[in-house]
Amino acid sequence: MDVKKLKEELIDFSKEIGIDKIGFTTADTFIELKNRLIKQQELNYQSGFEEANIDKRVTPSLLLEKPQSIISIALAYPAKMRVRVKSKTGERRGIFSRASWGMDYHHILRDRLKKLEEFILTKVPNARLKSMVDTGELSDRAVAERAGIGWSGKNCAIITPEFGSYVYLGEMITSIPFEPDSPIEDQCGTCTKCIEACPTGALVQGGQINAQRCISFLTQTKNLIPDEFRDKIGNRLYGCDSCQTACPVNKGKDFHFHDEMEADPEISKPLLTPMLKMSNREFKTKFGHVSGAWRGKKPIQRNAIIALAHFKDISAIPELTDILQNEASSVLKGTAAWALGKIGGESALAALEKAKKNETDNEVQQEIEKGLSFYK
Ligand code: B12
Ligand code: SF4
Ligand code: SF4
Repeated sequence: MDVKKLKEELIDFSKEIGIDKIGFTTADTFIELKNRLIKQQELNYQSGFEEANIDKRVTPSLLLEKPQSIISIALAYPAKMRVRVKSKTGERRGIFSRASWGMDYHHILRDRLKKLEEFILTKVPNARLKSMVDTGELSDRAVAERAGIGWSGKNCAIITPEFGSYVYLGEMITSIPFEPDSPIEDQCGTCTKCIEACPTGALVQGGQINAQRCISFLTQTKNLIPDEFRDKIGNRLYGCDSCQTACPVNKGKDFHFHDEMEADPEISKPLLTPMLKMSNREFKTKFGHVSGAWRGKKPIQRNAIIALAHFKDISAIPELTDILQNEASSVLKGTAAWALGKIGGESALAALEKAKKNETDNEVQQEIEKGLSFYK
């Protein structure tokens, strides 16, 4: 097998199938990452969405027999919506972060990796290959960094010189000893714009995140959002882009290479009030194909309620009152109670006082009290 030639052929093929950047690295254990992951775990800085087994996260040989290399891929996604949203006065909208625009990226990257696998297998039929995107054991960023895709920014993102940090990452562990590429130099320098831009102080220092404070994480949780973060969430329905929009490297970068990644503004920047009454079926039909839908309807609805409170949208009071009175989920009820207090006014006060008399759930009662406290 001519591995050098195969690498060149793979690079050419990757361009044909819509992979924007490809890099190669060894299948060696990620020693530095292991210490980092242990530290993050000890500090309770992890999100809980990561693979729990740290050894598996850093040891490719636990995932594929006798691995020889890892191929890292990156696909650039748009920073701006092509179609502008048309809002009438008074209409309030929420926003999905860019990584949730268009079709769920997991499907798109898995498709590209599958095509790469098929290509390799036509050339090396006995090759052992294992691909993953986001939900796999490996750290997609650590692989990409070592494979020279980009540097690891102070905002934690992998930043490519060509496309900035708006790239999705995926990788394939292989049994083929491809020549590794070299990592690229850290280009953050003395800049600290992302750390300053983070609304919650989640970037505790350059390159270190406390995921428990990260808005992206908070929008994906299922419980009540802790009080200190509610105002900071603003109108974000899923994810957060602030540490990327602040980054000077991303300035002017907006790539539209993949039609599947184009945002439909009615989905990526939807009207808030109609989201409160959606059936499961309506949610699935409208939002089921986006990556931000992975936790289901309720977290997004909770975030929509917080967004309505952020806008102090008086027109939403009847819907919020209805949730407070009739909804089964205590998280939605409680968030609605808090939002009614934030929005204020007499009808919201009446709704809160009525609910105070009837509500039996302690958690919701506490939120009603919080709502009422805004009137004092
Ligand atoms: C858990 C998770 C989250 C958590 C925690 C994020 C985090 N920074 O750890 C939450 C929910 C908060 C999150 C949010 C987001 N995520 Co996320 N997430 C993941 C996931 C599943 C695991 C990440 C992980 O293991 N983190 C643990 C940390 C410790 O490791 P790491 O970041 O992977 O690796 C770096 C560090 O270890 C660092 N490091 C190692 N040792 C040392 C030592 C020192 C001294 C220093 C400074 C650094 C350092 O270098 C590594 C390489 O950069 C990955 C997919 C995957 N399987 O890897 C996606 C992934 C990282 N997420 C991604 C995205 C797009 C996002 C969001 C932008 C989405 C959004 N718009 O809301 C935000 C960005 C938030 C941020 N600033 O990081 C992309 C990143 C693409 C890119 N260009 O970097 C990934 C790779 C998914 C994908 N396949 O595309 N995410
Ligand atoms: S995604 Fe938002 S909250 Fe999370 S670290 Fe970046 S700026 Fe901070
Ligand atoms: S904002 Fe500055 S410090 Fe942060 S990732 Fe971008 S270049 Fe690096």
